[in-house]
Amino acid sequence: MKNVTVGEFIVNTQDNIPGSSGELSKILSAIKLASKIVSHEINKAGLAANIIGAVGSENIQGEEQQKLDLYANEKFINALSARGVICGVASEENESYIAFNNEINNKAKYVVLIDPLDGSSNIDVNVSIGTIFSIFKRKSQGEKPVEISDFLQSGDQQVAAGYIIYGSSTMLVYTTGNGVNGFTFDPGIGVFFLSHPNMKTPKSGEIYSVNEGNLNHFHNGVKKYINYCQSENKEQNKKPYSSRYIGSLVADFHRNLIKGGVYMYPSTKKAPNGKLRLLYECAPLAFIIEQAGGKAISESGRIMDIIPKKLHERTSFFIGSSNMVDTIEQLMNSED
Ligand code: P6P
Repeated sequence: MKNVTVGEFIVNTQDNIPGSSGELSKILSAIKLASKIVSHEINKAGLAANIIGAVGSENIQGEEQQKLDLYANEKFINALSARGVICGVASEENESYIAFNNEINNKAKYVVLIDPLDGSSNIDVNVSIGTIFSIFKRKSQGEKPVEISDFLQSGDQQVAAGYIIYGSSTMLVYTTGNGVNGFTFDPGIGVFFLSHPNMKTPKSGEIYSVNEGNLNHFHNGVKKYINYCQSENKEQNKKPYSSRYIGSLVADFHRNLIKGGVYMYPSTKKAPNGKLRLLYECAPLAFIIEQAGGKAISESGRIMDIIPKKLHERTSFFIGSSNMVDTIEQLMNSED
């Protein structure tokens, strides 16, 4: 499929989405539009001194908010509310969900959860960052405002999920449950082109991504796995793996998706339930990795099975090549 734009791809494939009469396509188009706007702003952040740096406030997570965090949050929420196809949004940057409470949006079938700019502490040092999104059908019935139960759904209920990585190029990668496709942005003409059709992640890899500064607080099975990654075994022709940790989830995930590897954020003393957020970071990436042939677990089982109790719920997170995730799971279970 030469020079297929993401817009053409969405239209050509929307018949694969059960029950969709075009609304999901409109949501993906809204995300596409906002990602172009954010990408433009990120790529000039170094020049526009007024847009980089912190704003002096903290988000619900108690994390210092960067100006681009808030800018991205505003652009995605505005783009999503404008199309009349979703009834509400939950964002990492907002303590509660946002109900688009009007006659049109209350009739909409979908809700969106989003981390508008993950890894934003890397903005000032020019490291790749990303947006992560998750889309569910609302559970509540009737033409009324969205409810918290519409957001607190397990990952296996997602109808679509994706991310945008703002790196050496800007890419949009998403799934609607029929495989994973990647689109690269051509800023010269302002269009995303299909560049990575039907993405599949290698069953095994030789890259592990983890903040080894927390090693002493990890689950013993995780410690054993990291030791395995670093070990050499001539009979098994096993060489030490490479440690690659950018400190930006979307960047580490995207590299491992393509090359093979595993990203780990185990529970630690400082983050006993893990640091990453289930609903708008772990579950959408879990949907993508499973569609690409990989796996995603927490210390208590498959990520996509977890039924969230709170909007900003955290979880431990292990995601990537299936053989590598299986080994981690086996080692953790053998230590329980
Ligand atoms: P640490 C960024 O804050 C983030 O949410 C992910 O993008 C990244 O992988 C992780 O946290 C880094 O956390 O504790 O290793 O600095």
